[in-house]
Amino acid sequence: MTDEAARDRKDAQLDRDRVIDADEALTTQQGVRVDHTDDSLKAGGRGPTLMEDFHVREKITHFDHERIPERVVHARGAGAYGVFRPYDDSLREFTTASFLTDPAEETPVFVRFSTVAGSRGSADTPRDVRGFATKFYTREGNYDLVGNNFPVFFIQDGAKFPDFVHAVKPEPRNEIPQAASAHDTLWDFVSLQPETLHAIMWLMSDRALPRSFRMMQGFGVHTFRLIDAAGRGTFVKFHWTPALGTHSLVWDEAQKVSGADPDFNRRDLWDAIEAGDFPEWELGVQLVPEEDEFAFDFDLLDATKLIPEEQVPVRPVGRLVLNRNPDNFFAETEQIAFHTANVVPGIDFTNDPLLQARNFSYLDTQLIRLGGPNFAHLPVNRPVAEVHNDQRDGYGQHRVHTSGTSYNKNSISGDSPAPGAEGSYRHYTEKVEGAKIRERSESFKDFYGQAALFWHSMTPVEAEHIVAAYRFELGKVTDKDIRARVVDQLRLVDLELAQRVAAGVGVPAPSEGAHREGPTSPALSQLTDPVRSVATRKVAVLAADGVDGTGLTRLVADLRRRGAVPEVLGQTDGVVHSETGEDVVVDRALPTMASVLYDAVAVPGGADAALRADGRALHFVAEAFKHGKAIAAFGTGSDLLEAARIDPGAPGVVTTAADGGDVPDAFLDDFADAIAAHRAWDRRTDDVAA
Ligand code: HDE
Repeated sequence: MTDEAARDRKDAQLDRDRVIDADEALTTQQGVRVDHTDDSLKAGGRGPTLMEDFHVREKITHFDHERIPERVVHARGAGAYGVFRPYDDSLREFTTASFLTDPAEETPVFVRFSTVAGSRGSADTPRDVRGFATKFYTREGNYDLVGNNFPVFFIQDGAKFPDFVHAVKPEPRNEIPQAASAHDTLWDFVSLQPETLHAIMWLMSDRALPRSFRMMQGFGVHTFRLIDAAGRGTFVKFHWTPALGTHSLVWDEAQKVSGADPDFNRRDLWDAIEAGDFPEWELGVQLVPEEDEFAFDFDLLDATKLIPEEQVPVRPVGRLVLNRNPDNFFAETEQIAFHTANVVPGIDFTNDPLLQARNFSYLDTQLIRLGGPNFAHLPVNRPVAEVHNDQRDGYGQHRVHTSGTSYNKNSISGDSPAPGAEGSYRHYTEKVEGAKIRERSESFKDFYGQAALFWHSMTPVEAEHIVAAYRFELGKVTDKDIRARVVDQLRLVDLELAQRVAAGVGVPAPSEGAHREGPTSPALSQLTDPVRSVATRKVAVLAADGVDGTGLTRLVADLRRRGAVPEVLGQTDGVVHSETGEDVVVDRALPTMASVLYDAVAVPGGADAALRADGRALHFVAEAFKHGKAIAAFGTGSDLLEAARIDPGAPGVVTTAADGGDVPDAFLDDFADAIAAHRAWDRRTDDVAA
């Protein structure tokens, strides 16, 4: 067992709230044993139900009240517990936060990933931002880093947040569309609010379609402050970098996954942790000395801007490992309450007007969502640090305060609990002056420069996906004037981008616009230097009676050895009979699965006649090909590829005529390399009928 898997302080604390019902008698909420719960108490077998049936009344009353308001944004999510540990003490010169600086200290965490726009029951793979919210249960109190998988946000001032969210959410008259940005109100808002353009560029990119929560970056977005022991501040941006690399689905696939498995990302996280494949991220920071506050051509307080990594490198800090699934979705994942103002000594805010609004909103929203001011007593929210204060009473008070006073100062209880103890949080001493005005700072007003930086940093494949995404989204906008206004804004980012989008959405192409020769930031591309790994990749192995069992077993064992997750798909569940009459166990029945649920597909020989006659099998390989996935076939397995009109010479397609024990190592290596590449982006697929 790794030290990460050992029980941490939060896990141990939760023991006092865990309920184990195994082998227990059914009781009411009052602990009275219940003899029978199938029938209500009635006056005679066919008579009216009696009011005095306290058990059934209690059962139904509880049921009637089982729903709480879903989060107004980020309603759909999944979470897990884990631990964070810094690599060393090198941040100590910048911050007093010991969870970031003491390598001997392992801090328990809960991380919740989410989509933003959809309802709680929506699918996992719409085009959307993903939330990446981390609660660190530190010894000095809870610290929440409530981030996203994009480093920039859509608006600059919290005053616009309700407008932005109302625009992206389903339209008010008919609540259509669910969990989708492709509709008139969002694009109307975008066309009128150009500060959105940079984050919208990210939304149109592959970043909005993560293959897995385990394969996406996270960002704190705002500029925060680290505070050292002397009270000196340093600006900081937080980054999470996934060990498995940052990888995305393709749009056609993402849409189909929504039907084939709406829980795709949630299941992936759950399954990986259950299998012991604990997801990992590295925490990194970009540090900017206070004296460099104005050294950039954007404002550090503007959340629609990032600091290019080439300008300020990301410095590694420590490692996050998620190693434990929650016991109960509602109690833990639904009731966890994040708040940007949950900070610990050594970390402080800046005057970013978006962050300032968040510091109001998160506490406020928990009051309605969790029904009152005592939500910090809920097991998942409770700090591991001790809590002592005079905040008594309120709905759901769980604590029995025994002191005779609930005010400070007091003489009756020895002035306890007393403020000012060592280790108290102290706000950064920042000099502030200015007139009271309601206006946007001039330093926030370049809306196009970083949108262009992002666009110009994309590889051709990524750029093509962005153009296709704009065309899809604007193609769903019914009001042509809105489409034209968006194109008119894109013109100011880059003329060629605007022209390519215009050509697909039936509005006149602009002839004038921006041509920027400026710098690029390769770190913004997912494809310039991707992490290549086979670990945890799901591989479908298609089988039917007559299959080359020896070759299949060799392939499956090889994939497992490399850390991949192969599954044998038969035409029905149960077993298929190999060519030598042996049983090959089927993991999944083909009709219950789809190629979009796998990263790669392999076709052993021997079963091709049955598979060639099966439209599902043909569609399976053709669709995997269309989505750029690694495809392997050995022996007569190649005949299925041929029947599906797959070019065996195409990038990412690996074949060999050998079979059985003769399947060569080089073939297995090539297949593993193709899987590790994530997708064969240079494959031509326009003419594939899938
Ligand atoms: Fe949030 N946001 N947000 N947000 N946000 C919420 O809090 C809000 C913003 C983010 O898994 C709500 O508990 C305002 C930026 C995540 O439980 C609410 C503004 C970023 C989550 C809220 C923002 C985020 C939320 C809804 C603009 C990335 C899910 C329920 C001023 C850095 C946390 C809740 C979880 C959730 C308000 C902008 C990330 C209403 C007012 C920027 C990951 O309080």
